[in-house]
Amino acid sequence: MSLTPVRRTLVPVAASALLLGLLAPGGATAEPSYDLYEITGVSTAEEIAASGVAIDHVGEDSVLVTGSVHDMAELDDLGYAAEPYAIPETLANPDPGYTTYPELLEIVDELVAANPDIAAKEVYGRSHEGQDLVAVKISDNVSVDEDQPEVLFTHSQHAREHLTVEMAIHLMRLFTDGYGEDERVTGLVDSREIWILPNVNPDGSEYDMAGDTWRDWRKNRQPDEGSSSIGTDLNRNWAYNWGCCNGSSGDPSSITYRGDSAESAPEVRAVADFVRSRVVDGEQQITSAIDFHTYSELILWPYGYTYDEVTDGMNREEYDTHRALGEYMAEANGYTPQQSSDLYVTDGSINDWLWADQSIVNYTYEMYPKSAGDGGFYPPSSVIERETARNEEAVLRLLDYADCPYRIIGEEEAYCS
Ligand code: GEM
Ligand code: CA
Ligand code: ZN
Repeated sequence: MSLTPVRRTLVPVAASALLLGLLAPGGATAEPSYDLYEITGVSTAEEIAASGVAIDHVGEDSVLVTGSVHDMAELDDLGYAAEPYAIPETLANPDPGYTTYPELLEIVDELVAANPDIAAKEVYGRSHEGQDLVAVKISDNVSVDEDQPEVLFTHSQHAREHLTVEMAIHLMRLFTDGYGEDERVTGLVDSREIWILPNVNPDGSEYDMAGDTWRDWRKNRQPDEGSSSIGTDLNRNWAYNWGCCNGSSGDPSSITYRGDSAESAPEVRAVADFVRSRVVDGEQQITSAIDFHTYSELILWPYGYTYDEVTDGMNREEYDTHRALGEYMAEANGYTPQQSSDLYVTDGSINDWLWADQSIVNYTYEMYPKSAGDGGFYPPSSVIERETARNEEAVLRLLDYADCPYRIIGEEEAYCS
């Protein structure tokens, strides 16, 4: 059954803040309340993105955004009329079919205990609230750092994108259950070193799940100096062209706040340090990566900060490699492949940093659903199995090419010898 989105009339700010459980814990200061709005009759999301709201979805002739009432007033000044947009009632409450962070840690421990030869857990840092940030390595001789191509999967930079944590669990089980059972999986586990960071923003995830209704939370839970606002958008906090290009906000109350400085979010610093730690003898071992988000069913590649294909640090072959591999993966899962700036410009994203700073061929997957009518950030947990299994083949294609992504355009001689 396809769910039809329900429009609702404007509700007073205080009421909607209560409804969404967005009042600050302790009740001292109210955080700005973020809500979902639809702006119709627009074909470009540029000016809208630059205003500091988060673009949730770009449709044929409308965009869905999350922002505060204050943001909407600003958009109104720019000539955009934003209408409140409601997700179906039935999807408003936290769904116990989604994995909490404590449950995830338990799953990881069990999986590692059951597969000690091919799976290992590493605590690579701590979140703002002091929770363990964990990575799972999957490879043969897992305790040895072998000279094998490494592949990185990161999940849940954005708190409310819970389906991405389920994707991580699905991948961990695919590689461990499939080992010794499925020839292709076994070959890939034997010949690559796979790193899964199943939730890089646990504080945000926990906060999003902790109310009577989902809280529509995106950022981490770090207070901002000189402001009562909470949270940095992790995917605007990476250290390449940070804040360069109107693709993030400098306002701590914004849902796309880029933070005080690049890597000011402890979660970003920890993942970046982890990635830098994979440089061995001057060579980055990680060749390719996927950062999982929801929603819109897209496969995106860098850069996000510019519309240009070929530019500083991205030559024609490198761009064509990203595109060819992105399109090849998209054939497998039915997502739409495109350069990330084709959606809207972002600066300080993980994609741009992984490529520009670490030369890792990398993608953002925007998972299910395609549109808000099927649940937006909160599809029912009944879709988890189908929508995570859907990406198996696409992910295996990336692993196939991890020895030399440039092979996909026939440039292995030039790039990988
Ligand atoms: C995106 S993911 C980043 C992709 N880059 C561009 N330029 N679109 C984000 O971070 O805003 C969407 C999401 O949050 O899922
Ligand atoms: Ca190995
Ligand atoms: Zn996201």
